[in-house]
Amino acid sequence: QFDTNYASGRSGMVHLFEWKWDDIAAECENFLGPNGFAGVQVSPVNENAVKDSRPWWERYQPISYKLVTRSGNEEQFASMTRRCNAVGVRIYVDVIFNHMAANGGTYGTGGSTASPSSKSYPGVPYSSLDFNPTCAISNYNDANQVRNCELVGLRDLNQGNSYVQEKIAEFLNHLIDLGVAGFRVDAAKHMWPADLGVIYGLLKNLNTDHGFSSGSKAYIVQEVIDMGGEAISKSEYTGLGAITEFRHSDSIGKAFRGKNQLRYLSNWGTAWGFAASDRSLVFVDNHDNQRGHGAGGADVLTYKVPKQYRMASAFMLAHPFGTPRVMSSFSFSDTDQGPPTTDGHNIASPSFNSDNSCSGGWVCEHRWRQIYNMVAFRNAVGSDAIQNWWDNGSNQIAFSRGSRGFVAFNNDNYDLNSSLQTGLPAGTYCDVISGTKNGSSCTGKTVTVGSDGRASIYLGNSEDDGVLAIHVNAKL
Ligand code: LM2
Ligand code: CA
Repeated sequence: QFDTNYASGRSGMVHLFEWKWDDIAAECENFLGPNGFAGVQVSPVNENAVKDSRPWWERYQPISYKLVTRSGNEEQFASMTRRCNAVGVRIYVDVIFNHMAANGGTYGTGGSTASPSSKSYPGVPYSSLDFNPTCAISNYNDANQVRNCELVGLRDLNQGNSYVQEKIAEFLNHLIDLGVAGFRVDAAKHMWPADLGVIYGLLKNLNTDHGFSSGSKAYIVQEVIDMGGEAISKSEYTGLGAITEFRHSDSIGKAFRGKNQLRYLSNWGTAWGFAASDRSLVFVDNHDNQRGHGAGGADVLTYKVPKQYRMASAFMLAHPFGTPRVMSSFSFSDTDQGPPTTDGHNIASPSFNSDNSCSGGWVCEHRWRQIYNMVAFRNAVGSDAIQNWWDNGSNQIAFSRGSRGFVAFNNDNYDLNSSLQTGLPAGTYCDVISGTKNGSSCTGKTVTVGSDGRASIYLGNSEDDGVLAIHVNAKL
């Protein structure tokens, strides 16, 4: 289902990719809760195959459903959900049940052993009877092949088998007992929608001890990469829950890379081929496409292109379309490279600088002022509609969210310097992109809105940021 179960007044989830549970718990208390974030997508929680070089992708090779990974054990996971829920931040788990580990995945992070070559995973237990016959996926125009054959050699579970359905539901229900608010279903495109429907139907309601209202169902976002032109379409899944809207990532990247004029964003949403707003999990980049895995292509923006990345992130967060997810990365040069470690194996904790940013190999896009202040913008404007759309006929655009927030972008190679209707009440506002409101002062630019709602907006094309944003909670 597609209700996010967010606490009221909050929006915006962040994927804390490869973070440890204890560090996420602290982040909920110290940063995410106070800054209005609504949720965290966490890396896979169940035991995975240990690979020698400890690539990030070893976590996509399940060995069992024991909750032991490099991020922590079950006790730490349970403590994290409790601590995060207590400060209004929900936890969403990346769950992998299309497949189990490929050949070579002989032992796991929780001490279990397996024999993928004979399709034996005693930690669950699964035997060869629980899998589809071995074949490779090569033709995405053949839905049977995409769903019943092996994705990059990963042993393909048969979700039509009732024992497999029970084991998966047991795993997910265990996480619900521990207080999660929902799931990202990995490789959903590689599973039959009808089988997923059966599995989702076996799920319990969310745990009321963790603050969920009775009768709440897990939010489900299914990873379905549908860029068009294939046998499988996202519409087969949107009746069951939300989907990861990869076209959003592709389109926003093209726009802010200057390959599509910003003025065309005036009808951003389903007109762009996206799924309905409440079925679309939207993102600028994800853990796969930021490193060239999965779809999205060459135009995906990442932390490596910071100015455009911040503009695209601000647009995503300012715009009412979809359920936005902010990516929080570790820095990488090699696309297989795992997270920062203390010794080549144990994941290192992030450390924090006085300006909120991270060090120690963690990029922490969610701690970039321009991004977390836009989560606050999104919370401040609530459900108010887009109004006062303005563009200069090319790459300068602006809009308000009702009379609660206003944002402007300049992606042209000349300055934006115009008197624009902000929709806001008269007053002086702090631009939450160039600075932050601190008591009655602002560490960045200020914008003065007149009694007619107009303000003179200046965004030089050589400024650090090509975006400016003001909202009612940033009034001085
Ligand atoms: C996903 N979505 O459907 C994840 O978002 C993606 O990160 C996962 O792939 C994929 N599904 C399977 O869960 C990643 C990574 C792959 C990696 C797999 C398995 O993108 O490169 O494949 O995890 O760890 C790796 C090797 C690949 C090898 C495979 C099996 O890169 O060359 O194929 O393991 O040994 C022979
Ligand atoms: Ca499959």
